[in-house]
Amino acid sequence: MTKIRKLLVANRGEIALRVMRSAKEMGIKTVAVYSEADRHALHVRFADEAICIGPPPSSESYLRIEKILAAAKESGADAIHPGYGFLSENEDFAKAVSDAGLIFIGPSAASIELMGSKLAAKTAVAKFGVPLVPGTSEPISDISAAKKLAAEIGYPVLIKASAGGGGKGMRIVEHEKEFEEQMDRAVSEATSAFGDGSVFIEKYVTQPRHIEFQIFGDQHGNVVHLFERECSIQRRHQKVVEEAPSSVLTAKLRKEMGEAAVNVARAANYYNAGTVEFIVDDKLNFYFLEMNTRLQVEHPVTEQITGLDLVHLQIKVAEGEKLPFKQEDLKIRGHAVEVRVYAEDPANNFLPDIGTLKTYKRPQGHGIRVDDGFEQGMAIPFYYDPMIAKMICTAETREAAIEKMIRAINEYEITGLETTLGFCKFVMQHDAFRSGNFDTKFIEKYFKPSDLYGKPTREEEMIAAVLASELLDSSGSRINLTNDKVLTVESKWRKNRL
Ligand code: MV4
Repeated sequence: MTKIRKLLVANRGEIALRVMRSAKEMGIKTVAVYSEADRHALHVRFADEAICIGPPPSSESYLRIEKILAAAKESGADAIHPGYGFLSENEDFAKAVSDAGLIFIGPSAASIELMGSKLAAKTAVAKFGVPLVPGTSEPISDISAAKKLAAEIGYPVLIKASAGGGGKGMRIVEHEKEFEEQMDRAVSEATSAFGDGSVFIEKYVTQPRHIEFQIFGDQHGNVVHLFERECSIQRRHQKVVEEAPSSVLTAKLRKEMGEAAVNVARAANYYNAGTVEFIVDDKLNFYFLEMNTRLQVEHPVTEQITGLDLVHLQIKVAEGEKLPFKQEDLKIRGHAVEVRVYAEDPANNFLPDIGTLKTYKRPQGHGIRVDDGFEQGMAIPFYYDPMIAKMICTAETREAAIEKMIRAINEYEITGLETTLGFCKFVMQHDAFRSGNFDTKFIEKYFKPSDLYGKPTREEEMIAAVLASELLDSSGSRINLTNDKVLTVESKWRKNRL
């Protein structure tokens, strides 16, 4: 057992803060690394020490293994937490950290490498009886053999890149006549994107739900699952809403999927935090897709329903401690919903709307958690992911958590840029979401930008009429209806633009 005394966090933004908070509570000193764009960032201020590791582009800073190791050496850190994104699932980084005599807060380099290859992962977990989507478990190369197999599986089929993941390098084939062309494309895309042209085929599950299990292992062979997260509300493989527990799992199915998730971890000799991703079809058949070998963005929903601090736990098992509980000690308490607040404009195809947080006021109250990395007056840097915050609402029931989220969204005040908050409210209010009956096609099926503006109210129609008659005064927000009556225009458009 090695007690960690000083932890370097190889990340930025909300997750760097999230990790440092737990470290501080454990009496561990913290070291931030930052790019020149993040000189004034909160994670830099929050840490006990901070070291600049280069210019703004992440390829010259947060992705540079040698600079991060040099910062660890300079500061005397004895452990590194990678956060999510950046180097968090890079096996060379995990290996370089341990080769430097430091503790990597995460799984072994071998586990990361195994799960990085979708084909190797499938082969490994198949031996543990984990259900897989019907398809090949070997790379396909012979077109006619592949076509024969696709015909057996039945169209539509999906061609996936072994080195892909997270939806990268996937191609749907609807009919046999397109097979060859799509396969050629998939191979050449995979070759140029990943330097590995291996592809495989699977039956295409048309409207799946995305349900993932949080697993946790220690270095003594103990593995548990911390239940599921429902992450079906996504846009272009970017999650928008996550919740736990899922409203479609029965206790029996939860137990089966949880056991399958633990078996995936066992197949990889996995320790520390990991996520096993499944798709679930309309008949509630579930299939393993891939494993994410990092702490995920959406980990707070699991923290909220289990009462555990996952970063605290990550540090403990990295120090060599045993998991302090068994599967049967764990219980779901209440319901948690998370929305991701991005600096993106939902009315404009979710284009990043980078700018300055002119007003930034977080909602407050019982059951509301906001994990963010910004304060009022700060600019969202253009170089990185435009996520402003994650907001997690927790209550006894799903309905109460959703109601709380709507109240919290209404209370959240962000001006200076467009955000996805209004879009998140649209989801919270949608019948399909509220019924629990939705899949990964939710946004495609139900969302159009005009939904955010809704039908005009009587008052808004009146205002429009007045605007048309050019009665708007010079302030741009007060309309003189008559000499003694003034209407103040309060619209989202106006608040954010003026
Ligand atoms: C699939 C699938 C349907 N059938 N595999 C997308 C992310 C990557 N982890 C795998 N993905 C999918 N694999 C088969 N055989 C549908 C998806 C998929 C998806 C999965 C989860 C959440 C959102 C998604 C959106 C589009 C496609």
